[in-house]
Amino acid sequence: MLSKKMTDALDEQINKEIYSAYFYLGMSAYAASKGLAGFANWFYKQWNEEIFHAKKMFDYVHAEGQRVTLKAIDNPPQDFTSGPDLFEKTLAHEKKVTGLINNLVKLAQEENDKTTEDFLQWYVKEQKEEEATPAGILEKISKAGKDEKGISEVDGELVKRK
Ligand code: OFO
Repeated sequence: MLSKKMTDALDEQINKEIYSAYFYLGMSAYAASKGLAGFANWFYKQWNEEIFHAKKMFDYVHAEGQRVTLKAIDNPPQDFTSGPDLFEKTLAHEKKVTGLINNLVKLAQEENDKTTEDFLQWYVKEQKEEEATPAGILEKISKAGKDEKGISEVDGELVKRK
């Protein structure tokens, strides 16, 4: 069974994962308002992915015999300057999330909670992808160019995300 401390920390992370979902849904809305259908699609799919991250942790806490306590979700940012800006903010955000996951792993180790430590390895691996993907898209943007033609080329690729 999870300790109270570990349960609180996982509750906090569930909140952060739902915040991430909200963060990306807001980006999708911004991109759609700018006519960037591919960017909007990419962030809409990312919203779903973050909800999955939250659900997975929620189910784990319950499977381990504790109850999740939900808290208010912070307001996500509303002001963006461009499609590339969305991915710069995404990369910065995911680096922070990686730090949060690493802190959870550290806590599980301190508590000698091997089950949670093992469970968290899925997130450790996922965070590698969560950082690598926006970094790769930023690279594509910088190759294609930040002018209308380049952004539209990248937009055409981002629309394919399933
Ligand atoms: Fe849940 O990984 Fe992104 O934030």
